[in-house]
Amino acid sequence: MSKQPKLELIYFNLRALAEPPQMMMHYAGVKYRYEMAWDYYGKPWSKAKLEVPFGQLPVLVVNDTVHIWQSGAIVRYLAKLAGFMPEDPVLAAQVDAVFEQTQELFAPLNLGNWNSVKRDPTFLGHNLTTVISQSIITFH
Ligand SMILES: N[C@@H](CCC(=O)N[C@@H](CS)C(=O)NCC(=O)O)C(=O)O
Repeated sequence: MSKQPKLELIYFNLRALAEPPQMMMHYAGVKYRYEMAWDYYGKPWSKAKLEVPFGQLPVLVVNDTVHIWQSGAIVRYLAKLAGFMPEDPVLAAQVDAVFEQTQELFAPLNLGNWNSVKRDPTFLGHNLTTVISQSIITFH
């Protein structure tokens, strides 16, 4: 990697969509700062949300100027930056496919399900088990 850009990963105090970018940066030895949304924007999330592209996090800020949103876009950018992305388009597509598969496994754990969890504490386990077992059954 040539000179590393300044990287700030903005998210919340929870372990979810900012984990893959962090794992990748740790693995690659890339330096970054992890900022809580309210610290980075200097206001409560409910107000900061209005300034953030599409109102959601994580966002990766590059060199204080470029704001990359969508966790998948952040991971792909970091994979290229760290030299983990194959040059060959077919290999790159296979890497992408594995990544997209992991995104599908994350979907049943998304916070959007929290109301369902409040109603039924077994919801997440059941939902995840269903998704994983369907993935395994259809993998060949
Ligand atoms: N597809 C987006 C989803 C982002 C997302 O769902 N972010 C949630 C946290 S996991 C969020 O910002 N929630 C706060 C809000 O919507 O106000 C991604 O992968 O980055």
